[in-house]
Amino acid sequence: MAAPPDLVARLKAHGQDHVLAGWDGSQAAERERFAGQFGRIDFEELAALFEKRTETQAGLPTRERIAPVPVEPPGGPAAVKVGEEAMRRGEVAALVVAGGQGSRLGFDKPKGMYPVGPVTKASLFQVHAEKVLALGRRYGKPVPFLVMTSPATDAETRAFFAANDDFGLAKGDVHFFQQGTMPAVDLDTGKLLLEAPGSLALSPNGHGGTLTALADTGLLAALKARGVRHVFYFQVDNPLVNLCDPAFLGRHVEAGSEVSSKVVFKERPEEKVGVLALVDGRCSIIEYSDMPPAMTQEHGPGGELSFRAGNPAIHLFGVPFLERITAKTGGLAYHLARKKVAHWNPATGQTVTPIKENALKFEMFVFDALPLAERWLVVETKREDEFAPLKNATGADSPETVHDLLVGRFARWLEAAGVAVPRGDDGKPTHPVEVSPLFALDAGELRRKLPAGFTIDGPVKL
Ligand code: UD2
Repeated sequence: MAAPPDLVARLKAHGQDHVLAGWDGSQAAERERFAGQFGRIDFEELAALFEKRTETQAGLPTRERIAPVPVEPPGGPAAVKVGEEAMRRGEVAALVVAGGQGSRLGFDKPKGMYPVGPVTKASLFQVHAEKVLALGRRYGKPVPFLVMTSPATDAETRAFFAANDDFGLAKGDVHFFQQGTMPAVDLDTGKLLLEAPGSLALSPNGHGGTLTALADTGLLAALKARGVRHVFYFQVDNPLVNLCDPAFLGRHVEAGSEVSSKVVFKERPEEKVGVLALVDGRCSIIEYSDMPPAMTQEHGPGGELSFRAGNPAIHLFGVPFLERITAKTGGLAYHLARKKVAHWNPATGQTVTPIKENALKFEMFVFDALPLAERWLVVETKREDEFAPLKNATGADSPETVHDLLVGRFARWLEAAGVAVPRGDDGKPTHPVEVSPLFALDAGELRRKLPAGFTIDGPVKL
């Protein structure tokens, strides 16, 4: 039994009917599933994107259109008060993007399942979920926790939360939703790649897919109906994030900002983070892979890097802003990435595992929404206080650097509470230290709750 005639006609019209080879589609369910994979493919858009593959630095503006972005200092006590009032009114939801495939880490499960607790080996998901739970308890209003997955991570992520009873969060407060996917095409021919007979090679459509998925799933409308006015967006790979930071939230609310972003000043030009910059006067992020080397090396009058506002991917989005930009058709622009994609070759009936890049993938970046904001804010934070991304198995942004940053922060909290922390010659704490968000979300709470006469003579778990 062949594929539905209208699908065959569509495929033929775009020179993509090769995907039908070697597939008999004998079961109705198979035919339905395969036809469904084409439902959201815009063949004209795919062909146009494929034509753009040869443009280098696609769309990157010329240097004179770019300027450093003004960066505000963190909010003070007044801002904290405004932020805490918004939390008490239940106006903030937390959204973690966890759809990536985490290939650089060499961990074969969703990255959120990776153990990062310096003493307990708690997973990234547990650390994030317990911050959400602790925030709900502190402000007396549950914080909706939105977990964006992709087909690559959804089933295992839901199962992991279920196996851990949602880490204590109430059932109605955890919302899983899936981002969309995009097909991969052959780098030379633009032909759709198959992962197997009757199944396309599909990939997550980039974290920019978060915004359309929020709208498409009805979650955005549900949040609005629940009185949520701001969405605190962060990445699953960063266990140091100061979730729903009231000072940041207060500055965002006071400024009437549509999109507010945190920045971590780069220490070295070669750091692999995007940078915030003004492009034609609009707040934008230029990805590290798009930054001309000359720009990354530029220094300002004070000797600091001109483009030092690194992007830790921590944003506050206003719900009205999200409604406005998701109502627009077409969504965010696609970025093209050359990747190695294993695929099934209809001509030989064999699966090919490429040794060099053979495919084009298409991803939307959430930060392409920033230039759409009429009012925006950029606020500084410190790497050691807020940014410990887990990316690689070793070296920079690895389990080791994440461990050191987590222990470093908790040790500072203990010292601020008057506890002597034994340190080695390298200045690092001698023993691992871990403070659960359920015990304390910040140094002040730790100081208030620490038992009198607390001393350290081994690993610390609070
Ligand atoms: C991202 C930023 C970089 C900097 C860095 C901070 C981009 C292109 N670059 O670098 O500027 O902010 O993070 O750590 O974003 N994800 C999804 N769905 C997808 C793709 C990614 O949920 O389709 C999630 C992924 O689970 C992760 C986050 O987005 O939590 C970042 O993805 P990445 O680690 O691939 O981004 P990276 O390291 O290129």
